[in-house]
Amino acid sequence: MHDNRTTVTQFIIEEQRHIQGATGDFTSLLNDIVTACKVISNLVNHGALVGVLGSAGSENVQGETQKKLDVISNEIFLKSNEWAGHLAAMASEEMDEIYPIPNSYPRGKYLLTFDPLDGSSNIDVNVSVGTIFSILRCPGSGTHPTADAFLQPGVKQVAAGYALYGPSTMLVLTTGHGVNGFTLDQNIGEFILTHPNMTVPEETREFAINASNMRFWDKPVRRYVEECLEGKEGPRESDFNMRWIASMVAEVHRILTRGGIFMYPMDSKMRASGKEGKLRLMYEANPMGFIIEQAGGAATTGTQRIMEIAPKDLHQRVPVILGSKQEVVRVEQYYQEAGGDI
Ligand code: AHM
Ligand code: MG
Repeated sequence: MHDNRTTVTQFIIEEQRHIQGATGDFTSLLNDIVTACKVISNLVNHGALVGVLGSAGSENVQGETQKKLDVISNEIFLKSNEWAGHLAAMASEEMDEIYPIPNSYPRGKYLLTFDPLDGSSNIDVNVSVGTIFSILRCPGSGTHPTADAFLQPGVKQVAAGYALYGPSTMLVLTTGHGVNGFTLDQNIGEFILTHPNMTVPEETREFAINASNMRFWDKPVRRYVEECLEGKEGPRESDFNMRWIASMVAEVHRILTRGGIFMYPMDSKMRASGKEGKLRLMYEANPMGFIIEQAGGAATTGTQRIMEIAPKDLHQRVPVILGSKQEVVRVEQYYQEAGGDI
């Protein structure tokens, strides 16, 4: 019955066959990432049964309280990916500094950035969370990688993906040739291709934003949302629906499935405290931007394409507006029309 099912490993190997000069290095790296996601999925599923819920009693570089599972998932990613010789270094939301591959292992030509457990405020309440990752090439020899090696714009990403730990565990992946989704078959421990060639539906009437920040929003964002809320009677001549899961992976997955727009925009409160946004460029906005663009959508700060931002800092934050192209372009247009008056 399942004879023609494609596992993620088969899929990656077959994709690699089309790339001239590919050595198998990249395939093997992706496999190690997939393994890490399976281990994290298993822990998330077992939750309180294996004692992984609750706070770790520490803070990360962003000054956010770390959950036990944030710390454990970070460790799983490091251990899964440090030994095989494909990477020069890793960087993550949960570590202040980069993690050069220890001298006891060979170093390779790629760099890996990740958010091991995004949306972790949702863990203790049993709502979907996810892992986000991005692969870059390491400039130079890669023997002594520094944080500067990571500071490449999103357009340079070789691959990006996320694992969503929801009612089922899914892996969504792009290597720059479209977006494909795989569902974890818990019985055999394999991700199976279930969502080939995912595309962001263009026709959409759904938006996602944390409305508790409304009083701080820029005028263009306020205008966009107000027009949605006016529904059939307003300029959009259509009723809109709203969602906010506070888990970016789940929001992006919904957008890949049925369209919509997701916004964590710049606001006056962040400006006043010197923050450049909420979400992180290197391991949240860039990989999600890559996936969304590969699926036919768009990702912007409001005034700039996310993947073209030249990063200044490993943990840099950026405003994020992504999803169905027409909607994202509309917000950009509102920013343009506002000029400096935001
Ligand atoms: P995290 O990386 O600390 O989990 O934060 C990122 C998450 C996103 O998944 C989500 O979109 C956002 O933070 C939710 O923020 P808020 O709690 O302000 O609604
Ligand atoms: Mg995160």
